[in-house]
Amino acid sequence: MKHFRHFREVLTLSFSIFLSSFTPSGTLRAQNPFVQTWFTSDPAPMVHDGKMYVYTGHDEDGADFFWMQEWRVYSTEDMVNWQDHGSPLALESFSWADDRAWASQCVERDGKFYWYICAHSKLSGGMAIGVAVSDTPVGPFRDAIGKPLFENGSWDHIDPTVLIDDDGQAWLMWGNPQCYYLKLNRDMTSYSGELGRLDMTEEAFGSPMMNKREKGKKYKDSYVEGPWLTKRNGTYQLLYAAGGVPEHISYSTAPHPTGPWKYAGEIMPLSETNSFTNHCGVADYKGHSYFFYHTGKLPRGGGFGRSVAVEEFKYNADGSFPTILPTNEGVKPIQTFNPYRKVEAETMAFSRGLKTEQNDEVGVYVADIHNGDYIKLQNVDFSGNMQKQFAARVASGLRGGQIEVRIDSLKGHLLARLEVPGTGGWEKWQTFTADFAEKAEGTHDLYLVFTGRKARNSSTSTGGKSAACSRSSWKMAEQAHTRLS
Ligand code: FUB
Repeated sequence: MKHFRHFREVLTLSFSIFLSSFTPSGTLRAQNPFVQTWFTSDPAPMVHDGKMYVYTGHDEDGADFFWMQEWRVYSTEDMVNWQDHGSPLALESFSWADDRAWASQCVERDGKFYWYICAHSKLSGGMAIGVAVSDTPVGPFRDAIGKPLFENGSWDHIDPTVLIDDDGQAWLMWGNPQCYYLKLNRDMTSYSGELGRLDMTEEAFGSPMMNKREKGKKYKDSYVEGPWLTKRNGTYQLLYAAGGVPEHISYSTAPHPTGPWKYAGEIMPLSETNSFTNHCGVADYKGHSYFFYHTGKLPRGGGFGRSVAVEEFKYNADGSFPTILPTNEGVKPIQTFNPYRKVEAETMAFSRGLKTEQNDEVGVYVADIHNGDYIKLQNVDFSGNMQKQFAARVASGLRGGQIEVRIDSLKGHLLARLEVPGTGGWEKWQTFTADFAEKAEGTHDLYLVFTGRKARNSSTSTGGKSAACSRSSWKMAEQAHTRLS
């Protein structure tokens, strides 16, 4: 049974706590994968109005194929604490789509946000490129044209990438194993000219397409799917998943989006990521360059249970990419996190055992909370002498539990403990507060540790977890301790 089912929205952290000198110990350092609540794939970053957004796919729990139903959005201002914006776009948003909500990318133009997706079309029976539009980066999104933007019955039409060039021309590219392109009109929802095909030559991508390869010849590389079109110092760069199964990430460069493209080398070589696909996106943000990709590294993850990850990198002096390796550590925060404000509960640098859900009434909220689960916020700046309260808006149809506010580690110094009673129903939201016993100063990682009723059967090994857990929390606790800490 769950103790609090929903812990949502109002996470008002108001501190004025004395903290002498605590030694950080046992701090959990892993930042990748940076979403732990759901399996997420095919990350597409977009910087807008001072925030980094990432648009992702959503691999279903326990899936045996890419049976994907929706897309999700996350945002951050410091690169480590991510807010979950839920799923503002799903297959149901497109009357013509019936399956495979695969890779996507969103771009802003003239104050509107255009989210290019691919999905299986019940009209043509193949994969199709679609476009959704919204007034905000986090939705609500709607099908912009009520039909596919491009389809012709082929299964090639996956993984759209979009670039608005310096002269205002927007280019849409996609495809497996052929890379296609279209010139979008200013409205971003229609196009001019014919469907273009990049010349898939050995010089351009390390090998020609499969049907043109010489038997027995060893090729340098091969384009597969997942293109990401970008431009640096006047040169177009096309990053893509390469090599077949398993995939690594390579890139090619060109003086013009239509070519001629020239193979430029590997960026992310094959590594032990537990995923046979990879899919990337790059973005510069606040003076840093970031490479997004996916792995299968969450507990119970794998080829069809992927998770988005990010690495910081520096371009070489000539604008070329360095080799970028996947890490568990991920990236460092680029600014501190201000706790003296209302923080959506679904904002986290790391979590264990939790899910996020959403409804029309309260938006996105944290759900599935069990004894021993936690949320970590990283690099929280406690400077200033602020109020003395921690507040949380919660709903519990059962008996509730407690939220322990700790710093530096899961067992770190306890600043406050909030008692959460049953609220009389899963949709009965109430705000509770707890005074802080002490004062924290300086910058710390902050842990919200959820505790609740313990199960009688607490002796089962969970890979190092000593605290007893309610039975229904067993699975996630076990995974977290073997893979995430
Ligand atoms: O997520 C489904 C498919 O897997 C994507 O469209 C490909 O790029 C690969 O990541």
